[in-house]
Amino acid sequence: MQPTQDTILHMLRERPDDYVSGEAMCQALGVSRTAVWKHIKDLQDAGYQIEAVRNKGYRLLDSPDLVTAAEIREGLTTFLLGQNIVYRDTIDSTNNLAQQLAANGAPEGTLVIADEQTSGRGRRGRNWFSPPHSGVWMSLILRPNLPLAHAAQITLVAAVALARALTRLTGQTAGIKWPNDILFQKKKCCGILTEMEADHDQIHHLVVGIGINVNVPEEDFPEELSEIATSLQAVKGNKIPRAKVVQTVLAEFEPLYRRYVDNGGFASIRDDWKAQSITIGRDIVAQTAQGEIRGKALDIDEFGVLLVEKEDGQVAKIYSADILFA
Ligand code: BT5
Repeated sequence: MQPTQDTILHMLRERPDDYVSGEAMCQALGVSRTAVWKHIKDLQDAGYQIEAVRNKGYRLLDSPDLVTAAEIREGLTTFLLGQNIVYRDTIDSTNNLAQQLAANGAPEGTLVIADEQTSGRGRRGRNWFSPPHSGVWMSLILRPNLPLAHAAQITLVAAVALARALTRLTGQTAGIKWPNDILFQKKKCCGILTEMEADHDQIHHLVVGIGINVNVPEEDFPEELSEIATSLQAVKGNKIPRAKVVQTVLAEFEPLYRRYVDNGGFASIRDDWKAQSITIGRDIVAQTAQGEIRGKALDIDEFGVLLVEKEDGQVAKIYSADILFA
């Protein structure tokens, strides 16, 4: 959306019960009445219901469920995350564009978001189902001053923020399955994919990719996901504006991220993580690059490493794996 349309929308939203005159818009924007009228027409074409009344002006009646920069900015409470927003209707993967922008110097907190992804990615080359008009597919560029070994912890910090945000939005408890899944009951609603660039042993930038099924009707999931995936709409029983989901996630993430970076790492987040976890105490199978480890998830340590008690009583440290609940 163009800055001019952004301003028009903002003016309309400031006066929800009143009309904003075409003249006031012309003056604020320094453009002609015809130009204002054309922008209003474009907004209507994009789905905004704007009433136009002769001699009174324009009034916003309803907004479509968009994740454009204008929609996300309106009501955003953060100071860092989402101050710079890059929106696309369609994209291969928001993580790809975020990587490019980060390499070209995009500021920390930049949010890349798309209505649809054509090649949404999970970990280890897996696909992420990212249909149009119904999800939040977004990536955040972060530049923490941390050693490389700590990069994986950011996924855990994001997971706490997401579990809290999704619980707040639905009124139902969302739980973290280590390391990167947010579930309702046993079904996945959200996944996180953190990727990074490093200079020697230091993180240059991180891209935290977040996919949330928001208004995806359960019957719209492809067959292979129908038993394992869910959406906020399915959990709550009604739709939630996607921009509100983004704002809530960023509002939860920002203070946790600050605390993580300023107060020395995952140890300062660990109790919050455990409060949202549905992993600890469960019998699990950890599929690691070195093979399967079966046992009971005992705890998470101050570095975010999962501790699993095996059947022979030994405790294994799991740094990276897919977890199945036994
Ligand atoms: C993830 O991987 O869970 C990370 C997902 C990250 C997606 C975001 S969207 C914005 C950004 N841009 C991207 O390209 N990616 C990020 P993983 O743990 O590997 O889980 C992948 C598995 O989840 C798949 O193999 C499916 O079984 C399942 N899956 C795929 N799409 C899903 C969906 N929409 N909802 C729930 N489960 C899904």
